[in-house]
Amino acid sequence: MKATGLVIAAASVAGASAHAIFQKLAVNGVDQGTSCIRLPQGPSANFPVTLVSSNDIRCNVGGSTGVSGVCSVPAGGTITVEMHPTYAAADQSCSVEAIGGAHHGPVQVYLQKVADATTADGSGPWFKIYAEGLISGYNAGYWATDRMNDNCGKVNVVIPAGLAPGNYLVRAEVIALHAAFQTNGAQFYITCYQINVTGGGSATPSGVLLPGAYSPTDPGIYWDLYRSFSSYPLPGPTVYSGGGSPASSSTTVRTTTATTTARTTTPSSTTRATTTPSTTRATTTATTTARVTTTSSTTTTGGTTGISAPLWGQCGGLGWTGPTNCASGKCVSTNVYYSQCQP
Ligand SMILES: *[C@@H]1O[C@H](CO)[C@@H](O)[C@H](O)[C@H]1NC(C)=O
Ligand SMILES: [Cu+2]
Repeated sequence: MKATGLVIAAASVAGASAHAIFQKLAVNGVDQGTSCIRLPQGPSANFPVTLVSSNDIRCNVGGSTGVSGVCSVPAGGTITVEMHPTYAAADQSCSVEAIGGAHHGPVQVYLQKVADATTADGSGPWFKIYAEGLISGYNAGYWATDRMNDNCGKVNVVIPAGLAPGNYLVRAEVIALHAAFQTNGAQFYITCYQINVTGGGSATPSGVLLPGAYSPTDPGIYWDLYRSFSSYPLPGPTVYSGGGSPASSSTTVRTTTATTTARTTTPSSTTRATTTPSTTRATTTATTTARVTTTSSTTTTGGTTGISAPLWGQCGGLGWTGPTNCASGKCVSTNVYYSQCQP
């Protein structure tokens, strides 16, 4: 293994300060204010968590303490979580990247069923309801964070329709990978929201604990962004597939043998800084791992004709066999798994 990576990168050093915060919530397009959001506080509010063994990996620093509000969300509805660099008004502008500084990486959203969202500390089991990782390219490539930036910091997430009603914590996460080529270099930007799901069904998906579900050596956490790759393994569990949520990401997991994929580090003019030059970087980590492909899936066209999806209803996506036209609004692709009728 050539130590091609132990060189310096101006770009990633410059990006090191481009931190960000998930800080807004809309429900079916209606802004909810901030009363149900455990907003990170203080001058370091937009700093990332880097130790996946810390309780801060649940809801960020200070996020084990609740706030007074609970936002009501109908099961099957859509929440929009929104990220910006700081709380400053100027940083809310769509012309300012939601998370800048080449902070490429996945966006994931988890839920935890709790007795009381205003007091829950996040120690229960989390299940994943949304995940998007690498979309295209490599070194560095186009990622879920880049799509979020192109969408003014907004990420639309469907609350599974069959979910049991009641209080939940929502955990929205960006994992910035620009420094993830070194141990504990991945940056977790997390905010938790307090919601009350109404309607719904009886589903109580099983979950994973945090800390616990992530390891510093997971291939999707210990990841060299600055090389050639064709897919990226999302850390944590697969997306819960039930209740009318987007199709499980497990439907597109493909195991690729190391021999079929060239893992050669692309010679490149990109140079990088490691703050710990003695760190040995293993680029073999991901070569034999089952990897998630989000870009090569075929899109199934709808099998239902003559019926229109309602506003905010699903109108397409991988495996979708329901209506593909909208009774009102237009069908907008949220990700490969989900398209939705939006006004
Ligand atoms: C959650 O919604 C249910 C059903 O509408 C309601 O009875 C309950 O009071 C709500 N709880 C909170 C904390 O908002
Ligand atoms: Cu940063």
